[in-house]
Amino acid sequence: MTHRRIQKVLIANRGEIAVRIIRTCRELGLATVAVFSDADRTAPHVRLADEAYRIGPAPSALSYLVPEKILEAARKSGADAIHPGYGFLSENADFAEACEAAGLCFIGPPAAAIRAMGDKTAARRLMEEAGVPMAPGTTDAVEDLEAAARLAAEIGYPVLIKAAAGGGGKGMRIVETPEAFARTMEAAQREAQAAFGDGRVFLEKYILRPRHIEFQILADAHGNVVHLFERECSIQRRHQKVIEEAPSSALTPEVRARMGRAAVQAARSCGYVNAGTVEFLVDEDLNFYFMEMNTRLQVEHPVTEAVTGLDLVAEQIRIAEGAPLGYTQAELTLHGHAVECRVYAEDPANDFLPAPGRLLRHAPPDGFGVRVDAGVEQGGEVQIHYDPMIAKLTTWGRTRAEAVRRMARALDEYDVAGVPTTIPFCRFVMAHEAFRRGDLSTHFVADHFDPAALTPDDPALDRAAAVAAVLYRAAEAPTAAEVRDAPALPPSRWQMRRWAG
Ligand code: MV4
Repeated sequence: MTHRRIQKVLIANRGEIAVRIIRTCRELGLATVAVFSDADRTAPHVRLADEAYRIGPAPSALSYLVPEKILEAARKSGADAIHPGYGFLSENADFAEACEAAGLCFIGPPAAAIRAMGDKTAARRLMEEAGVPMAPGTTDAVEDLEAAARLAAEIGYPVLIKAAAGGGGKGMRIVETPEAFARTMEAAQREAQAAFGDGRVFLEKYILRPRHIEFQILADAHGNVVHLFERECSIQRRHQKVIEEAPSSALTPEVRARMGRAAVQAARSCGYVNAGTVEFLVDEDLNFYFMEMNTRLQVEHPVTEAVTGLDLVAEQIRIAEGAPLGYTQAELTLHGHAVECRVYAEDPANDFLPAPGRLLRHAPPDGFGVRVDAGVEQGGEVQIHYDPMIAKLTTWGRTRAEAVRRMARALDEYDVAGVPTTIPFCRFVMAHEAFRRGDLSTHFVADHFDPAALTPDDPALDRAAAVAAVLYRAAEAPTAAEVRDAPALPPSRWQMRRWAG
């Protein structure tokens, strides 16, 4: 009962997620259209697509974020559908509407669902009606200072002031005492106005030491909604997730089932169709509270794919075509455990300062149970204009311990030169006792991470590696052409560590 067949998909994104979407399109036999800024002329996503269109200069505000440029490329190419990926225009309701108005299928939720969940107070009202548990707080924006202060006292300190137009931690302020309330609320309103052009704020009780656990949902156009279990994303810094896993080691089957039902209810309450994520905070007693719903495919979706065996992009495309889900909730089961590490060009020894630059070497790991989603390749550049992610590394194991051991092995094998990366940080976490125990909270990095504990790169080892590379090539008796074309790069640092040790 498929309503429309998609034949050509324009991917309105770049980097690893554009590559990931193109791959599934090819498997489904769909033609692909890439778009690129001047900085991305030679990027992997451009080469991998069937055709590619320039959409402007490097800054995303002049390229990937401009609806008209994307729609023009769609018209020129004859694409019949647009996949927005994550970030950029993915949660822009006006863009989703503009696609449909131009006769293009937007591979994502209806504009109305994006809008409802984008306004965090509207989302809280919907969740209240749907009976989804939330942190105590206001379901409407608060305006009057004195009334708001009374509400804060009723809720009980500490309270959190959040921006109605915010999300993902943007525009959040903790208030510890009644004395600080008025001052903090005025600052929060001003900040929200400046950041979002919308100064409305609301209040929530501040949940101490929570875990961040989110449920993946899928909804088809026929009223079927299922959840694909949860991802735990508690290991973050500055609201940026670094390590995610599925399932969460904290949930019991009973709590998982209750949270899954709540997530499905949340999706139903806003008429959701396509893939979405319902975020919860979970406290130490496994009470859970709705936070927000993300109306896009998420960065960390590979861990869900690993434990369910479903290709989420293929599911999104089928749903957009009007096909019914091919399974019921009862037919979905968890298989094993998956961990994802995000490899960023950032310096973990220097407050995770972004460090864009050229990848002189990029030799990611592979082998059984290892998946790499990379958006940059050796010789390519991590651009200053965009997110500094190099790749996502996902491992699967029959048990959590196996997935974690496999991740530790894969991180050791991962060889990057040219930019500092978050790999040493991820190694630190994989080896940490609290992580191995599954003792996680959103305070994990603050509680446990000490940059001094990172194993610094050893310049002597690098020199030894360079010498070894020369000897290795000499022993192989290379031809003149091989010598001319050989990259002057050392073998893996990991190999060197083994030889040295
Ligand atoms: C909270 C909270 C504690 N109590 N809400 C940050 C991102 C946004 N989705 C919600 N966030 C939080 N909301 C209440 N009522 C703590 C956070 C929070 C957080 C949440 C998930 C992951 C990391 C975090 C880091 C700091 C604060």
